[in-house]
Amino acid sequence: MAVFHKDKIRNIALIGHGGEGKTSLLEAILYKTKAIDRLGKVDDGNSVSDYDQEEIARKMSISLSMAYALYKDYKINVLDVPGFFDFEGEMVAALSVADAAIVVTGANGTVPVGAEKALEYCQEKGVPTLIWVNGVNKENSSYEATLDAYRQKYGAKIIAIELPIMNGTTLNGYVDVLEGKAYNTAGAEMEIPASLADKYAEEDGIMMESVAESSEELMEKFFGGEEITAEEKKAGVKARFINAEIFPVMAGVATGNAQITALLDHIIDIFPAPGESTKINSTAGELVCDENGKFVAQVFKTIVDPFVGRLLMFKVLRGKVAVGDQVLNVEKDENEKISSIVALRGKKQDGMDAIYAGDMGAFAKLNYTQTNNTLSDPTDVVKCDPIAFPAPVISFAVSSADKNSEDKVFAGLFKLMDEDSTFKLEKNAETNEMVLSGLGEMQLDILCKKVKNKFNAVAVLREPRIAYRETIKKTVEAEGKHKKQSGGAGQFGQCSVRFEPGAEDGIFEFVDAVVGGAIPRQFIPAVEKGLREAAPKGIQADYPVINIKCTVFDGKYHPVDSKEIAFITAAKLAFQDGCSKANPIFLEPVMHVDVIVPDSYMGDVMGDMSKHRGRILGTNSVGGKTVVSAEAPQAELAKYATDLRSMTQGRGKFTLAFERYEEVPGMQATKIIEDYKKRLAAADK
Ligand SMILES: Nc1nc2c(ncn2[C@@H]2O[C@H](COP(=O)(O)OP(=O)(O)O)[C@@H](O)[C@H]2O)c(=O)[nH]1
Ligand SMILES: [Mg+2]
Repeated sequence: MAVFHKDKIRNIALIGHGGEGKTSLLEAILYKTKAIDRLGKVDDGNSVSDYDQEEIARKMSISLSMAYALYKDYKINVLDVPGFFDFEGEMVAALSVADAAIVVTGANGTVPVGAEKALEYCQEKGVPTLIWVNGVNKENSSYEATLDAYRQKYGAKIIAIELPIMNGTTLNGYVDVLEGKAYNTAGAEMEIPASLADKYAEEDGIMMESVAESSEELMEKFFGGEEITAEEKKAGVKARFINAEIFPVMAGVATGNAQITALLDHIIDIFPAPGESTKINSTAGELVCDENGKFVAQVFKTIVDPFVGRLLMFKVLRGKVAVGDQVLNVEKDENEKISSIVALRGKKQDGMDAIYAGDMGAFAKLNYTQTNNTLSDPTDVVKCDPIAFPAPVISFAVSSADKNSEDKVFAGLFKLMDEDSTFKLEKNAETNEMVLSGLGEMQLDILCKKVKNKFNAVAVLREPRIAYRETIKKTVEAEGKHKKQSGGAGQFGQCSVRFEPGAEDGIFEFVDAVVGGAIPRQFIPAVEKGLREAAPKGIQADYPVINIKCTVFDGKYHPVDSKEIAFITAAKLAFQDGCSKANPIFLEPVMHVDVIVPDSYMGDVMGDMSKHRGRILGTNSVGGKTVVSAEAPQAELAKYATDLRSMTQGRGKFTLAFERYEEVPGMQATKIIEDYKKRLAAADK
C-alpha cells in the first residue's frame, strides 16, 4: 500500500450510545469508498467491524475495531467504538489517538445518555466532535426535533452544517448550510426547497454568529454588516470545530448509504489532520505527528483472535517505521523487530512496508509489546503518557465449574487481559479467592463466555467474600490444658490467660505476667506462639482476630512431660475457650464512597444509600455535578456499580476507598456464621 503523509490522513472515532448506527455508518463509509463491494449488516453478522464471535452472536460491538477507507487521495482511519458503558475503556483508548470523533445519534428527538457521556468526555479531552443524526429515514424520526434536543443541552455549540431534505421518510437531498446550496441525492445542485427556506435562514444566522466568534476580523465584519464569504464561513466553522468549541451537526442514513459522500467531504475539508487537534504527551513534550523526527508510536489496543492472531494497534506520533526496523519497547526495555505492519479493515489485514507519523495501523508478531506501551527509536528514547483507562468498579469471585479446569479458567482470563485493559484478575490473599473486577456485569459475563469459547473451560462468578475481622468486647480469663499420658512419653502444659479488647498495635499484644515459675521461663514463648497462631484462625468463623491483648498470668507444668508443643496446644485451647465467652463480634470493612451525579439525581442517590447500610457525610457541588460523600460497608457495595447505573441511566460515577473496620450488626453476623458453616461442610465433602 502507498505511504500516506499526515496532511492526507484523518483519524476518526465513531462513538455514542449503543445501537445508534456506528458500526453501520462505518460499513457505509467502506462501501461508498469501494473498500467492500457489499453493504454488510450488523444484524446479519456480516459487517466488517463486528466480526468477533461474541459480537455476531449479540449483534452489537463489544470491542474497538479499526478500518481504513481511501477517499480522493486521503486515508481515513476509522475506529468503531462499542457504545455500551461496560466498554468505556474502548472509547478511552480510541479517543486517545483519534484526532476527531463522530457521535452517532438516532433521529428521535432525544440526547441518549451514551451520546451525552461521549460528548462530555470529548469536551474534557478537547476532541473535536461532529454529531451525525442517523436514521432520518425511520418512521417518526425528526432531524429538527433532534437538533432542538441537542441545542437545549449544548446551546450555541450546536451548529447545523446540513439540513436533510425529506419527503416523508425518504431523503431527497440536503441543504449545505456551509455553502448555502442544496443538492439532491445524486449530488446535483438544486434549489433550496421553499419548505426549508426559513429553517435555512435561521441556521445560517446561528452559524454566522458562531463564525464571527472565531476571529476578531470576522467579528468586525459581522457587526459591521459586511458579508462573510462562504470560504470564511467554512474556515471559521473549521477553526471552531478543531478547537472543540462547536459541534457541527449533519444527518444521514447509515443503512441506506445516504449522505456518506457529504460526510466524507466534510471529513477531508473540515476535520483536523493528525497533530492539529489533540496531542499525546510524552517525555519529549506534546507529540504533533512530525514525520521528520525519530520514530515514536503508542500502542492503544491489542487484539487476540484465532483469525487475526495477536495484533497491536498503534498510532505513529513521530517519524516513521518500516518493516525490518528494530525499535525499543520503552516500558518493557526490550527490543522488538518490526516484521509486519498492516492496515486493518476489521479482521482483514493489508500489508504495509512503512508507515509515517499521523497514521495508524497494527503490528503483528511482536514479542513483548502490550497495550499502553511506547515503541521508540532506540537512539532517541521517548515514552508516551499512558492512556488512563477507567478503574474497575465491580468485583466477583471467579472459580471454575469443574475443579480440574481451574487453571484453564485463570490462564484464559490472564490471556484475555491482553485485549482489555479495564479488568483485573487478582488473588485476594485473605479470602483466598481469585477476584475478577471490571466495569460492569456484562463485560465480566462476556469474558466468561470468551473463556468458554476460546479456552474450553467454564468460569463461574459469585459475590466475593468480604475480608471480615473478629475481635472481643469483654475481658475474660480462661484456662487451657493439654494432657496426653497414654503409653510412652507424655505431654503436659497448662496456662491461664486473660483476654482483653485492645492491643498496642491494634492487632495483637502479648503480656507475660507469670510469677513464681508457675510456667517455667522456657515455655513462655510457646504460650505466646500458640496464641499468635490461634488469632488469625478466628473465633466464631475463620476471620483473623484483631485488637486483642492476651496476658498469661498462671499455669502448671510437669517436670518430665512438659514440652513446647504442649504449651502451644494449651494456649490455643485457652484462646478458643476464652474468646468465645468474651462477647466476640465481627468487624467489617467500611468504605468511603464518593458518588458523582448530575444534580437531579442527588436525592435518589442519598435515599438509596440507606439500602446499602450507608451513612451520608455530605454533598458538594463540583462543575455542575453533585458529589455525594458517604460511608457504607463493603459487603453492601458489591453491585453498587449496577445499582448506580440503573438509578442514573449510566450518568453516575463513583469511587471507593477503604476507611476502617466497624462492628457488624447482629443480623449480618448470623449470616457470616452460616456462610462459614456452609464452607466448612463443603470442604468436608
Ligand atoms: N432504519 C435504520 N436503521 C439503522 C440505521 N443505522 C443503523 N440501523 C440499525 O440499527 C441497529 C444498530 O446498528 P449498529 O450499527 O450496530 O449500531 P452501533 O451499536 O451504534 O454500532 C442495527 O439493527 C442497524 O441495522 C439507519 O440509518 N436507519
Ligand atoms: Mg457497533
